[in-house]
Amino acid sequence: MESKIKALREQVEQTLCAVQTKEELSAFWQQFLSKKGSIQGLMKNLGSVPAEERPAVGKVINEFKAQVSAKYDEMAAKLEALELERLNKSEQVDITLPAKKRAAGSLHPITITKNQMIDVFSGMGFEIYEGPEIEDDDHNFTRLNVAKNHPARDMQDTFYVAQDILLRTHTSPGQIRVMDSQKPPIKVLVPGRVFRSDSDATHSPMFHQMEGLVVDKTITLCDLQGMLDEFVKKIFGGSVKTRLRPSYFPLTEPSVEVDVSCFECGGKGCGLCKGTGWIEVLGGGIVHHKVLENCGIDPNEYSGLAFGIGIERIAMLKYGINNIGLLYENDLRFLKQFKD
Ligand code: 2NL
Repeated sequence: MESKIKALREQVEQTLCAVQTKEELSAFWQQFLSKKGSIQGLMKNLGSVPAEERPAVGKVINEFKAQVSAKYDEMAAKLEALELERLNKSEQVDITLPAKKRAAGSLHPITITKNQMIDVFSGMGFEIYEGPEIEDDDHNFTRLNVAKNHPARDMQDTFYVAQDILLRTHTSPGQIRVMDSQKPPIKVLVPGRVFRSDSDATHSPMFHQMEGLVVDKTITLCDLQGMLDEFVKKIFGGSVKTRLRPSYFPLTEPSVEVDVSCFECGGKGCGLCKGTGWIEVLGGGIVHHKVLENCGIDPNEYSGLAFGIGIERIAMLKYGINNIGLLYENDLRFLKQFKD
């Protein structure tokens, strides 16, 4: 029996020395310490020991079992500590590392320009109104003094959705809606998408417009010039000048086209202003008395000014963009150049 214990002791030492994982330790427990294990096997053999020696031998086996158990616990703790160390290493976080940079998007040049324009006019006290993009013939044409036979109504220019229902060709029907629901004094800015069947390097069938309307008791062309003077200085720089040229729009009388002195050459003449020193930027005028009447406003008591600005046109001039298509392709190489 003594030699059996000695042999088992050696076997335990060797096996435990080779243990490196929890699984191996578990196998070690099965082999030696479980109910079917070798140490329990010694206990079962106790019957073959002479009766008078049994208590002493039993004590030795029990002590042996306690020693192996202690070694088992020691090894389990050691493996646990190793596992923790491994986890600590692999999950190490350096909280002093700078955060990962996320690529931030940026505003579209049309949006940047639109926001800048809104800023300028809100500074003058304009309120913003947005009307529907699908309009009826009445709001888009008739009440704006655009006669039934006017060329702007042609199928070639206007996208019709149904009989007398169309995609607005300007934001003016929005101002009609404002005049229908508000009494003067009125001072609104109406930005939005408009649609015309027209397409080349500077025209797109969908573009953005911003129209302004001011109705009050003593509005004159002087007020229009003053506001637009301020507008172009804020957009193109303090040194530019404006010039009004007589023009024609059915919505206004008198009508003017507004030129800005060339901000590229300072008015001397260059490629941008085609040698003239002036660049056309927008149109406007004094609201036609028939338009006021059509909205229930007495033209003997009130007068109004109106203007319309193409947002793409302003963006293209500001950023030197020579083809309107670039604004709609959403090519990131193009868009990334614009920072608000
Ligand atoms: C342009 C010219 C213009 C208007 C827009 C307008 C609106 C009402 C009454 C009178 Cl409700 N006029 N709008 C008038 C003249 C010109 O826009 O070249 N836009 C890009």
